[in-house]
Amino acid sequence: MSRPASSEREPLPPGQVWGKRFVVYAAMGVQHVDPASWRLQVTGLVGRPLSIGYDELARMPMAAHSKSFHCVTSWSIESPLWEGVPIRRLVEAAGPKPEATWVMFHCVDGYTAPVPLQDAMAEDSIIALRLNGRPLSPEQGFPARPFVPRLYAWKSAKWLTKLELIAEYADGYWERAGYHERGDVATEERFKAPGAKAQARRAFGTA
Ligand SMILES: Nc1nc2c(c(=O)[nH]1)N[C@H]1C(S)=C(S)[C@@H](COP(=O)(O)O)O[C@H]1N2
Ligand SMILES: [Mo]
Repeated sequence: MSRPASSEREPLPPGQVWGKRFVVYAAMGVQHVDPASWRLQVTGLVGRPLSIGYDELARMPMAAHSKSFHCVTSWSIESPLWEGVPIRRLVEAAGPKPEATWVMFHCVDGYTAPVPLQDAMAEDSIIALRLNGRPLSPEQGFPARPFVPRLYAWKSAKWLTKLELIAEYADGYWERAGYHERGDVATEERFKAPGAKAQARRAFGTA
């Protein structure tokens, strides 16, 4: 059940190596979340803010995708099976305002990660509840984490609590340290352009 129906394998992106198993990262420690009191919110620039409990989320129609996971430190996991609710469904249900262009993911541990709304709304972008046929483990983000296959794994924020729609890019946890705003895997958007701010200032002649 964990392999794509087609025999085509996903290509290894530039600068990556296949690893055998996930390396578990938890910058602020593994979080143990009680699903009975956990809620997922969709807030910010929306007409109808949402707050959804775990059981309700788990009853929504699920999408399943076998898509590889790429950590920016260069390990990749080939085609695990991800199951969850398309982000697009949740955002559309909340009525996004036209000025919303980014979504900030917020987590139980205070971790944050921004993603362009366009990437979050892609057909294969999901709020993952299950990995390889089982609910996420506490180490891997139970109850929920976003998974946007085309972006590096640091955007897959574990122990997710909130999708906040915003009008302008803002740094999250790793972006503050210099990691890229978007983090596209195929084009190796690993780090912000060095001196990008200074360059922009020169180009536009502002103070
Ligand atoms: N809340 C939270 N989410 C997180 C992280 C973290 O430290 N805290 N690390 C990120 C990074 S850098 C990676 S590579 C992946 C690792 O996912 P895994 O622990 O399931 O292998 O989770 C991402 N999501
Ligand atoms: Mo990572």
